[in-house]
Amino acid sequence: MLYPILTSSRMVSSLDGVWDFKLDDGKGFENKWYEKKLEQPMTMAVPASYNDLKEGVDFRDHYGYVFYQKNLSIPANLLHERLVLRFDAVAHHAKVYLNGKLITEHKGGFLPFEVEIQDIANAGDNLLTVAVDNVIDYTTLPVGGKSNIMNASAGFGAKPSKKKENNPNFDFFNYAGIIRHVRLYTTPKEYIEDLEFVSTVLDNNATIKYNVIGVGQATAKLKVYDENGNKVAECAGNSSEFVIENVNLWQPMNAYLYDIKVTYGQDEYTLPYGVRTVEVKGKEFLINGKPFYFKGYGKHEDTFPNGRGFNEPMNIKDLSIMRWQGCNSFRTSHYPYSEEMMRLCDKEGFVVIDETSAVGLNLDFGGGANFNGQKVGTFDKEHGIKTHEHHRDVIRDLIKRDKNHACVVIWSIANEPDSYSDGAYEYFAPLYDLARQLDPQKRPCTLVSVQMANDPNKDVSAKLSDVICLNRYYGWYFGGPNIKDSMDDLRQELDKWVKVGKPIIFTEYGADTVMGMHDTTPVMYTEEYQLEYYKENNAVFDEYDIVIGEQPWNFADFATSQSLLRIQGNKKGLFTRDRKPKLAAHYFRQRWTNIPDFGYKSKN
Ligand code: BDP
Repeated sequence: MLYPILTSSRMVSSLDGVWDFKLDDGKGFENKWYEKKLEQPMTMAVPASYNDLKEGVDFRDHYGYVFYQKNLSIPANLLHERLVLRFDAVAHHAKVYLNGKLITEHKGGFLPFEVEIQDIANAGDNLLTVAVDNVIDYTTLPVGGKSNIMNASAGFGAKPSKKKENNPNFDFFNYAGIIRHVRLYTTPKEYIEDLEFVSTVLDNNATIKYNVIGVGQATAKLKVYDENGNKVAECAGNSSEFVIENVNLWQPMNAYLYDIKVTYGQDEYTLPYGVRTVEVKGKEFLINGKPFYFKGYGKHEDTFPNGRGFNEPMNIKDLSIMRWQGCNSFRTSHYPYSEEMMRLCDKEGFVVIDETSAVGLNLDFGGGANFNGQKVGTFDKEHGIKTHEHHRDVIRDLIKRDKNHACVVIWSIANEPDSYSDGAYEYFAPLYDLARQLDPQKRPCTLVSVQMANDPNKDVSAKLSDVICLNRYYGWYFGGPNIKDSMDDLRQELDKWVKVGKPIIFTEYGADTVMGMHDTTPVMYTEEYQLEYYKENNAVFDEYDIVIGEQPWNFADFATSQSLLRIQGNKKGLFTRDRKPKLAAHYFRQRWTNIPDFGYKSKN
């Protein structure tokens, strides 16, 4: 799916701003709120998660539908074109009404969807209403549990609440709303629907195969420009190839983007495109043929007061901080990030592990463990999760959206699923197949493996993944506060993974740390403990050539549901939520600025 841009044939108009807003009182649909102007609406920012923008626990924790509304005034001349209403992301379920009529619906909170409206909109005023649901359960991604995943008080006999409750089966606040841009854009009636590019590089030349997926009878023409605006290639045909001689490769932290200008009949679109290759070879992960070492983080889209709402200044700031620290990569834990962030990473050279919203696919811990008091297998036919079809949709739409990004080097199919139990192989194997089949660039695939999956004979990722991604908390949840002793357990586990023979990235490891809490003895939650934890873990990673990356959890503190284990959120950040460095952030800066992007563990 193409990102909407202004070109000589396309108009784009933003619908961001202040919308009317109302929490559903349980009768919103019955009383057809979408047919007329909302009565006594509140103001609401779009894009943003609504949760932190008004006061009160009932507002923040509202569970169910909310209604957004706006008058859409459309110039008559736009109705002669193809006119598209596009939502970049609505968390988690959207019903879109135009003048009282349902015009589209979308499930899943982190990927774009759109609908053509030239034949149904009026010239002049139109009433646009979006009903947004944040309910999560065993059919949604992310997965909703039966009780709070972190509810340690359950052990002291706490009763489950009678209220219909928000119970994420994952450890981040279930922020909701219209979280990314809303736009109207036009194209000619014959238009470019999608583009696909795949590069191979030999010596100094790149051969780029492409497909222009057009709607109409036209023949595509391509012109390729370098960063100075010089034309370096030209080609015609909807499906063909061209060569860039003396190619400037897109390199980690040293990006180079060509502009590929495509015309198709009257339509015109320009795609920024980086030429690079990615390959897993033996124990190494090669970018442009050289062994790459991942230095960076698992992140979140989480800021105050936007929640998960788009925050461009913070995206710029985060990449700047990471660059300052010597990072070269991050994972879009635990859902696809905004298209603007992916474009920014293309521009800046950050390497991205691109993750689906499949988090919480595990009934072996926390909120999912019980079903009417009984333990249930995650993939139990009757009582287990029912996400497979939706999971396929998410993989398909993610690859559709992100396939041309140079920054994306790995697809992460899921975070910490129950990949070690009966039914896991049957669930995951078809999803890997799907990703491999859909991605024109055939990038490596992985799933991010939870600590309970510590036996490569049981964890299906040993078989299915091209790169092994481990989330491990030795010295925190497992073995804390005895960090040093825990390192033996880490070594023991790593020795087992070494035998699988695939490169390993630590995609999470960390310790909660309250900024400003210090001690001469490094006790848990102090900045000294976090520092010691990382020094010990990193020393073990350095013993193993097969470990080709480290991504501490998390870049910054972030909001979660309330629990005894969370102190106004998860405090494992190397930075606070407002991006102030903790002690260990300086240590990582020293470490990472001394680790090269390429060849860190190569023998030669
Ligand atoms: C891992 C999850 C991550 C959590 C983290 C933690 O992948 O989402 O936030 O643990 O407990 O299990 O901090």
